[in-house]
Amino acid sequence: MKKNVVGMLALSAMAFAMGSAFAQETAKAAPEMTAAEKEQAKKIYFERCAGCHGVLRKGATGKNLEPHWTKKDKDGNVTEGGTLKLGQQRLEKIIGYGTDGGMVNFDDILTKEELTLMAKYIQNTPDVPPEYSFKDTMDSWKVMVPVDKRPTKQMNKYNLKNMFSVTLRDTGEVALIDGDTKEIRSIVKTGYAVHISRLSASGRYVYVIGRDGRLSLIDLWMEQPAVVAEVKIGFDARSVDTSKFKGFEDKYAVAGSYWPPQYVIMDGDTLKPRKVVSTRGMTVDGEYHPEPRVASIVASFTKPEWVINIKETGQILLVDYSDIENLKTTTIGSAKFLHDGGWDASKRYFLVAANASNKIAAVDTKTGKLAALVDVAKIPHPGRGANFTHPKFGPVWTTGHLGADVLTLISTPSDKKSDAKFKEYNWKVVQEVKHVPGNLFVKTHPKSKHLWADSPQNPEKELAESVAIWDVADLSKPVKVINVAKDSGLPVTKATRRAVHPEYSADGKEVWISLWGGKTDQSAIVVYDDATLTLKKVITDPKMITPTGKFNVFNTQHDIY
Ligand code: DHE
Repeated sequence: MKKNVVGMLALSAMAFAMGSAFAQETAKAAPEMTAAEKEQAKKIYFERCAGCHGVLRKGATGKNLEPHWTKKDKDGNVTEGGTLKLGQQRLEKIIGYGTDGGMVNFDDILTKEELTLMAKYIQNTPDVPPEYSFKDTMDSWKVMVPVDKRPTKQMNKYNLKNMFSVTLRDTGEVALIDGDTKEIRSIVKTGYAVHISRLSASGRYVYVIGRDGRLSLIDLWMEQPAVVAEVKIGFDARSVDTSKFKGFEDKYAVAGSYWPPQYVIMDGDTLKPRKVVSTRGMTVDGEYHPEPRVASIVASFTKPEWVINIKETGQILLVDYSDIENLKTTTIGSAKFLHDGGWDASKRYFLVAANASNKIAAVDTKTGKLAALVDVAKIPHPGRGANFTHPKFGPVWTTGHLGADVLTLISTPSDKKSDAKFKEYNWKVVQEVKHVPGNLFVKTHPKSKHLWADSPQNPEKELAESVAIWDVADLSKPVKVINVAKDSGLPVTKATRRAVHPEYSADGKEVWISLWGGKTDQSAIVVYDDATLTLKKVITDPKMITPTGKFNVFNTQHDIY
């Protein structure tokens, strides 16, 4: 068996070498770079580019960046399939100024020299990073406070239900902010450019995943909540969740890695690695993909299963964790490239964006089958979406779009007798509500009358710093737009402070918006009263650096949105 694998590797290495030799003969040589320049570019690529374009540069949210079209041929041949080959100058412009297709500008982040360097780097053959084995994962595992040294009851007086775990993106930390008093209770060191926080079923543990694959476990019961265990699950990661089915509460955690493409199952209270599963394989189009990254993960309430969405293959996995030694997985083909998503109001259906196909895939976690593939506007980006009852169409789930100026409302099934009349609309787009381009997140709450949407990727400063709010009882009423940056009272800066990620308090009465400034600008979280849409509080502190995602303990624990 081992021999076969070695043989296969040797064959593919040969094919790879032949491929590159052929490419070198026909194409212009890639711009030369010193070893030090390559190292520097590799680091920038990983930190700034790999998330959208992939480590192997095969493209996903961002375009393919392989040399066959980033680099011009020696004879001046400049098109591939009707697409202009790029070359140094054009690449520098694109990286610096961005594109209408959604590529953001980096001229305010990278120096002129770095822009030149990156343009050179992506005309060279992509570096293939090393693999990361079960042993590597195990070797990285640390328990700072063993389970028997942890409190047996809550040792602080905080209202944990209303605590918020706030991503401080560029410092690699989360701030634990008391939702009642708005005070920062702890700032906890986590992974690099930390991405999301999720809660254990009991609400005691916060799981925080960094882009560098570092997973941190925070115990909220400690007098001063702190990290009690840590493990590195890969080199590049975005998602984590826990086991939430009855009888398995707090038992397991699962984290998804972008590189290498795999997910890791761990013990929930210590993060001790239990199993690593590769996600490499065939796409829904029947082609092998070497880098199918793990996008969103969610724990089912219907069965002891996780819904694990594999970006590049378009396969949705239902991973049964009732017997992890004999792991059973249902593989459901949907569409490419899977990204983020959330539950419908009944929590039976998980809806996930297939952003390159402009579709929303809905999985029925009761039957273990695809319930629908719904065509929507360009580049859906729901976050976890927003559920409310539409006066005409009944229960709907909402997504925003990165590539279109609308919010899309999809009718979702309901078992309630009173909702039977809405059945004819199920899985149809029942309404598109006019918004502005550049939306990332939408949010509502079962106790709220409002639907909130941000637009942080909008090129206009005024719009990127604002949020829009609709009355869900009558979506035709004029939308209320609030300029969060102005409300914050912070001094005006030339650079945009993006208003991003609305999040409700546990009682559904407040909405918290991050005002995401540059690393050296003062940022803030601006809190609004949801009933009156008036400013309630500006939470700001020198330590509040680049706040983005906020995760209210109760709402995240129970998937309320
Ligand atoms: Fe995210 C969720 C991936 C850029 C803020 N982001 C997710 C999820 C994925 C993902 C797969 C779903 C996790 C889950 O539910 O299990 N994000 C990516 C990227 O690949 C991408 C496009 C590029 C990158 O390099 O990472 C990217 N994301 C960003 C940002 O730039 C944001 C705006 C700011 C930041 O903190 O980095 C950002 N992503 C978020 C947030 C969530 C998220 C706040 C969780 C939303 C929620 O309410 O659950």
